[in-house]
Amino acid sequence: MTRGWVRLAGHLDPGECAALAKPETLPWSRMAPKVGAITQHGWFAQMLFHQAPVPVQTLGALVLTAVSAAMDQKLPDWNEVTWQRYEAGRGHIDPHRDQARYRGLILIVTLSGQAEFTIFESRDPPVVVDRWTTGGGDMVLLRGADLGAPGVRCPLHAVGPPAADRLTVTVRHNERGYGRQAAYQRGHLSPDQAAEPRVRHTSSEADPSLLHHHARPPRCAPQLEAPPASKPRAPQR
Ligand SMILES: O=C(O)CCC(=O)C(=O)O
Repeated sequence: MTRGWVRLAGHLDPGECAALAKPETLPWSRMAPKVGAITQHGWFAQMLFHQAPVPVQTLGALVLTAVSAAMDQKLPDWNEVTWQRYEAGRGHIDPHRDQARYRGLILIVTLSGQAEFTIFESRDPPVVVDRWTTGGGDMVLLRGADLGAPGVRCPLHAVGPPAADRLTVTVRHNERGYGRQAAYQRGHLSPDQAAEPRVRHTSSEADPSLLHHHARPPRCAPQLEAPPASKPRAPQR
């Protein structure tokens, strides 16, 4: 993880990917289309790591144990699982860093579909340091905040539009804890209740490139939108 990202191509087979699929009863919500300067298009669904399907928890535990051992460091435990769906030709996320609340390791698994995954050194001007086509079974490990050294941040990264629908599952440690936003998205809390407690923002958090797309939807965002007309296909079960 010294560079801040690792790609493990084809690590999982299609059967293993199918076992990591989003539970059918968990609804999709639309990503906020714009966060600062960042545009994105896609759908997400979140749940607590410890309530996630057993295969997700098993994979998460294996990866965390292996990376903790390799780094000789106890990494923060996972507490949040996010499935994402990108529609063919339009799903994407502009260059961004996951917010500083995402500490330790970030694990992204592509369950199906292919897209260009790019790591940037800078956004403006755009300086690319690595790029690959991510496909089903690929695992990408990203450095979250403070991994390896205090103050380090998630690398600037982007994902492009897939040719066919793409599904992913991401496992992270959210230091602010999981739950309020998901409850809001499901309509259990009012927007005011779901608003985050006032926190002191560091200058880095004021940088729009550091905002994460589904942590803070605009107040006017619909609480829960209907899933897109073409329902997610495999590996839904
Ligand atoms: O879809 C991916 O592979 C990456 C997603 C991403 O960059 C994010 O959720 O922050």
